[in-house]
Amino acid sequence: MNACLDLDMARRWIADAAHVAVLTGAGVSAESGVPTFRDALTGLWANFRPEELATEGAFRRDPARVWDWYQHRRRMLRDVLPNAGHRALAAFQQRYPGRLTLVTQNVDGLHQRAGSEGVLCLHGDLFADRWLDPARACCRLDAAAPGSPPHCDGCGNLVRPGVVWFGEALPFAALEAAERAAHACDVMLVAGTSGQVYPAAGLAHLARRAGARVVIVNPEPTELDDTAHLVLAGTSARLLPELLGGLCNR
Ligand code: BV8
Repeated sequence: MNACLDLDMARRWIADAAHVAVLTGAGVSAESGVPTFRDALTGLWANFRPEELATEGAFRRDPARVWDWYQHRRRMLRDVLPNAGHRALAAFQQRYPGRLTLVTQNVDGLHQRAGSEGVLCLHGDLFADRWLDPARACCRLDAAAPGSPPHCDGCGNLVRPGVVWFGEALPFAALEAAERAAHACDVMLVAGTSGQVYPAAGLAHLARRAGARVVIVNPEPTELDDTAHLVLAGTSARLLPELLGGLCNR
């Protein structure tokens, strides 16, 4: 089918859907100028794969290298803004309260800054800090000794970024709510993700098995294309407003 017919079909599915679940990945933030997860390895980190840095083991082996990578990514996010894709999702939620559940793998906070509410953050928050080992009475984040990474002067505990690393469990409540939304939705929109990371990517399979129509928005092929009823080739900042905008103006 051609792109226009596919887009119209997807729009009709969303218009008829009592509940829409959306799963986003790093590609949704690309047009805000945020390198995608696999593109975020440049410069000092160019020789690493994300799975080699975004792990507790990598952090324990070389805390400074991993901490500096996260500080570098935080700095890159300082001046970025949500784009039209983020805003389209937030506008739909505001126009139709309770009809859209947003699940994200992103840790950049841009959905929330665009006004989306109840965002299910499966992989944590890039800007949150937490202790590497269980905090003791001496461990106070607001009084951590500066350094790369900061640490507790009392016991040497290290500060780490509040993201979910590979090999770490996803936040139970967020994942459970995401699975409920995937199971209950009529349409699942999968935007800006390569579909390589689990269990997040598994939500698309779950939605399909539960009878939802699965629509992918991505300029490139993804690992989830075979699970989709429709694959819309294009960027999320263009396609999400085209998919959702018309419904918001009714
Ligand atoms: C866990 C935070 C178990 C850190 C991230 C099966 C089941 C369960 C687990 C596994 C499994 N198979 C393998 C695993 C293990 C592993 C995994 O999935 N490995 C992969 C590499 C195979 N999963 C885990 O380890 C997870 N934990 O399973 O724990 C457990 C259970 C109990 C107790 C203990 C343990 C944890 C995974 C979370 C890892 N953390 N992020 C950080 O940010 O540093 S994942 C990271 O990848 C980001 O969150 C990112 O969002 C995510 C997924 O990547 P994408 O978002 O897809 O980004 P990517 O760059 O890949 O792709 C971008 C896409 O955008 C592309 O398709 C591109 O075409 C598109 N694009 C580009 N421009 C645009 C665009 N799209 C639209 N518009 C544009 N303009």
